[in-house]
Amino acid sequence: MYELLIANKNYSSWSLRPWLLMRTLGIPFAERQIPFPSGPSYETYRPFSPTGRVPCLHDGDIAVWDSLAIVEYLAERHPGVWPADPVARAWARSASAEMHSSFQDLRNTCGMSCGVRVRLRERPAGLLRDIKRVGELWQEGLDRFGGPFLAGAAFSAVDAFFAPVTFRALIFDLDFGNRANAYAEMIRALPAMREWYDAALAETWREVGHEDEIRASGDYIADYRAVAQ
Ligand SMILES: N[C@@H](CCC(=O)N[C@@H](CS)C(=O)NCC(=O)O)C(=O)O
Repeated sequence: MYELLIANKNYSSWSLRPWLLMRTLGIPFAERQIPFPSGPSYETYRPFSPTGRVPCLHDGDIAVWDSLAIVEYLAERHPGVWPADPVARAWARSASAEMHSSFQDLRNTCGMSCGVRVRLRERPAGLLRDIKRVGELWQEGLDRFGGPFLAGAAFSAVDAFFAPVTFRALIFDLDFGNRANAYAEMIRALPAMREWYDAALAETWREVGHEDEIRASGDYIADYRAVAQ
């Protein structure tokens, strides 16, 4: 059976992608969760992952690191990872690659922490540009392929790639446009997303680097996370 190495569900946006894809497509795997240590995490993850980062998929002796490589590895072995239609598939791969390599302002200003709600102190131009581009991409996918998922009737890897953004929308009250906002809500309501979210809120680990990064952007207006007794 596959083993998927992940970090905190509350913070780890990269871990969410393959986890959600595998859960939603019904690909069996054992989850191995190792929470972020305080400070640098390279030494913590390096015994399990060549980059010292998560996620990392283990398939017997094979280690596959980086969320995009994991998705492609799974696509060679399981149906439904990418859309069957070649046009939708080309679009889904392009949009996923764009998510993988871009949106630095969105990532930096709006770090993922599922259990908190944050009032941003400002919305810099780069953030607004990223929000506009995400909204444009979602709208385009929904219009071209008919929804309810980004590349058509079925959930696929492109939805998994943007799933962390749907949490960021909730945390930071981001507006991607009407249809895109409804899409984000629908993704958050998927059973696997609910499972991830509930587990994130039950975590009592706090990692100072992630906490500081979010507090640098705004003020907590709610914190729904469990507190260690
Ligand atoms: N491009 C990588 C990014 C992986 C990544 O940066 N993961 C974060 C956790 S969400 C991590 O391991 N951070 C630890 C570090 O940067 O030392 C992927 O797609 O898997």
